[in-house]
Amino acid sequence: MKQKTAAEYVVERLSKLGITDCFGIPGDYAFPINDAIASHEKIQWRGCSNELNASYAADGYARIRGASMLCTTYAVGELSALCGVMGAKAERSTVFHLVGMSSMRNQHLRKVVHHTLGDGVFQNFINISAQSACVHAILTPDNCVYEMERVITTAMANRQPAYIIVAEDLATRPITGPALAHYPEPKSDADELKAAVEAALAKLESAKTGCILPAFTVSRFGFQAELTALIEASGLPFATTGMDKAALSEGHPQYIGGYAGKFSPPNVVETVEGSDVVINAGGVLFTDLSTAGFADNIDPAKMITIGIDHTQVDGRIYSNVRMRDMFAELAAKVKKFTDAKLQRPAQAELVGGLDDPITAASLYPRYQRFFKPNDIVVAETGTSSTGVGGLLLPEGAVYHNQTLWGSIGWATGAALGTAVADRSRRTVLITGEGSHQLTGNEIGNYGRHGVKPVIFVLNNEGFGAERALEEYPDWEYNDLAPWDYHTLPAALGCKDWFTAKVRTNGELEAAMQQAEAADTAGYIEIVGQKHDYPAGLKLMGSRLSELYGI
Ligand SMILES: Cc1ncc(C[n+]2csc(CCOP(=O)(O)OP(=O)(O)O)c2C)c(N)n1
Ligand SMILES: [Mg+2]
Repeated sequence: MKQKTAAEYVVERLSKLGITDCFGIPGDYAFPINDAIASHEKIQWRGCSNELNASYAADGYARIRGASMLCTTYAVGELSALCGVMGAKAERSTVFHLVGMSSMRNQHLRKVVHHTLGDGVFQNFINISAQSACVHAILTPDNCVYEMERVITTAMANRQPAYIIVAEDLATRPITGPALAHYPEPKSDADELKAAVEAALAKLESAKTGCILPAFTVSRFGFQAELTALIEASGLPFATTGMDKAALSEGHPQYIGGYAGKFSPPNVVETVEGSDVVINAGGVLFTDLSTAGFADNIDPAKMITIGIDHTQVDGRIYSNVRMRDMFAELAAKVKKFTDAKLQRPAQAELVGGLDDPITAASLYPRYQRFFKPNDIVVAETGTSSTGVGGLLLPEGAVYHNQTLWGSIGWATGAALGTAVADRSRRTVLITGEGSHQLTGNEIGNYGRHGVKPVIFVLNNEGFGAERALEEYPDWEYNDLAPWDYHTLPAALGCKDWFTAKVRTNGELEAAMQQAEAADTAGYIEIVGQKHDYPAGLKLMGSRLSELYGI
């Protein structure tokens, strides 16, 4: 059998992780990798409109599949992808970023070639791109086999991006290095694990009441079954901060709602802050935007924090203890809290007459009724994430938003990735029009790659979320060019899509029904009101101005 080239090996190795698609834009330095992908029988090339969009798509895909592939060219391509890959690092999404660079021949001769600064220096962008990954490698035919194992092991153990770069002349050469076994799963230190479990059990044993806060990492690592087992064995209620929304199904009978300190429903505040013990399952980050401006108020002494690779109980850190092992051990040994209060969250009340214009108050309850079990809901930073963040999702539905990184335009790119990652589920994208202007050119690729999401674009005449945060909302920098959004799919090549522009609640409901019934993708432009925001955003505005004085 013909020996594989370095580029072919890398692609083949990544395909073994279950990745079947690669997002990106080709370039001459990356041709060897592009060719290896295009000729690989199990990997489909998923061309995007620009590298930023591709990086968002790769993030979305990795959130559903566990890992993804992104391929860009040297400097101009990789730098364009940087914001998206950095976001994947912040939000723990395993994107393998493959980059092709100029040949080692050119590098040794310090040739002045395109996509450089003309100074004969080739490694300056590697240092920049590597910052967006948790691990990186400069591959050669000799090191590519063992370097790939190192890179995969580290990226998977952290659920963060890896940056892999190879010179074009080396990428096409047959591998010469030794063969290796596959990457190992990280293991807990047995003594530390035992001690952490004992400490956690003792704390749980002495508690009368408790609750669990699942973190977003549970969904990124795919440990939902393990944590659900612990939740069911303990009988404890669970709640989530904004960033962790739907990390476990909100249809679970023990889910009691969203937690944002004193701004949560009274039973959630009472349960989370009043319990004797709180299991922080996966390392909740309690960010400004996920806790209504640091409104969380949990006594740290009550917390058992099970992080990705360490656990903390009563101020003591147990190192090299993996999250999954803690969940499994505790599920097997925890006592049952038999009298836990399990009050389910309420559905948002339907308001607004059918002939009335669409407002924030009337829109979000209608989304809630539109969602169906197992939907992949992707919400954009802005009024969309604050509105959808407050809705109860149906059984098995997942929710994705860039709560920490918060780069607008992400959702339109990421939803392409989630839709490609799982065609058996419906992706519902909910975005503001300002964010959509950053990455809306990606719509053409939704059609090209044959996915059928339902896309809602709220047209509220500008950067609503920014207006909501400012004392004077109407600075000209919050205005936008008035696009004719619902005509975009056709203009971008998606001729058969169901599209609509709706102004009243009745028109919205009718369009939702048609989108649901259509066998095609749907794109609904919602004409909203300029100074009308969901309650959560108004609250955030006042909290942030208190905190930061803006
Ligand atoms: C890349 C990037 N640029 C700028 C911002 C600042 N920003 C946060 S929200 C927002 C406005 C979003 O407006 P739109 O998408 O129209 O949503 P709306 O709130 O109006 O529904 C902006 C500009 C950001 N978060 N990310
Ligand atoms: Mg807007």
